Amino acid sequence: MTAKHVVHHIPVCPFSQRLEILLALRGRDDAVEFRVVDITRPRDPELLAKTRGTTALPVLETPDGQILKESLVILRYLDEILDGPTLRRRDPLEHAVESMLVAREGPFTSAGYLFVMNQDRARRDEFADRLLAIYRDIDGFLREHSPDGPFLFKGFGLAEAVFTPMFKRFWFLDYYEDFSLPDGPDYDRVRAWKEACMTHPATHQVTEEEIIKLYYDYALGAGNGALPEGRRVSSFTFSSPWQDRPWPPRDKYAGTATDQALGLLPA
Ligand SMILES: N[C@@H](CCC(=O)N[C@@H](CS)C(=O)NCC(=O)O)C(=O)O
Repeated sequence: MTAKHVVHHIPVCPFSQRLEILLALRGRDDAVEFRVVDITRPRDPELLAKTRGTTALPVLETPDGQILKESLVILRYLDEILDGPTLRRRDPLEHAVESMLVAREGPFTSAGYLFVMNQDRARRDEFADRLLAIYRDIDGFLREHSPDGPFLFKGFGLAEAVFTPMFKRFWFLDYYEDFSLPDGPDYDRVRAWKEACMTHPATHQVTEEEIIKLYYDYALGAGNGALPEGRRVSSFTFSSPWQDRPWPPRDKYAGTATDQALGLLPA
């Protein structure tokens, strides 16, 4: 690979972190140029023309101008073209097994996001139960295919790169929903997998504090840079660095804190 591929992305986006993990594992952070899109501003018309109107990121632009969308597609593409051993299993059966686990990422992701965005306190347990059912399903899958673990196969692979960014985003559930995996054998295998994924040195692109502060608006039901009622600055703003902000209030059902209290107004 000679000329650079460009990835248009939103910093802290979990879908984009999948690509960053792959590059870190390969020691090829330089293989892709990441171009930042500010989610709190209207999209650049030039980029919109390239994507033919869709706004979801990441989007990869090849050196000859081809556009690839969807993080899993981009991840698999980069995995194939970068030098070195692939993340995906080369054995067809093993690849089929990892693909079955990867196929669970959509329901897992939406269960976590719907949970954090729920604004009806009375429905909290319903959302928690839905997510727990998926954790139990993954636990069973790992027991069947990798009883000893901690990873699905020998090391950190494709399925781990797909799920780890979501495990890290779900810090917002620990904080805003007081959610954790219950003790007990139904969750022990998936707990060990999650722990091994989250502590792997190639996955430290984001911190818990960063996620909690940036995703405050999601916890108030406002995703993708939208504004909760009564606020003028998004928690995803670039103009007030998250490091300088106080930790947001944990009780999301009490309504929003002010822009000022959240440290969102530039000093
Ligand atoms: N299925 C897509 C989801 C991408 C996605 O939802 N990205 C979010 C950022 S984390 C986004 O671009 N949101 C803004 C938008 O959709 O306009 C993928 O895997 O790439």
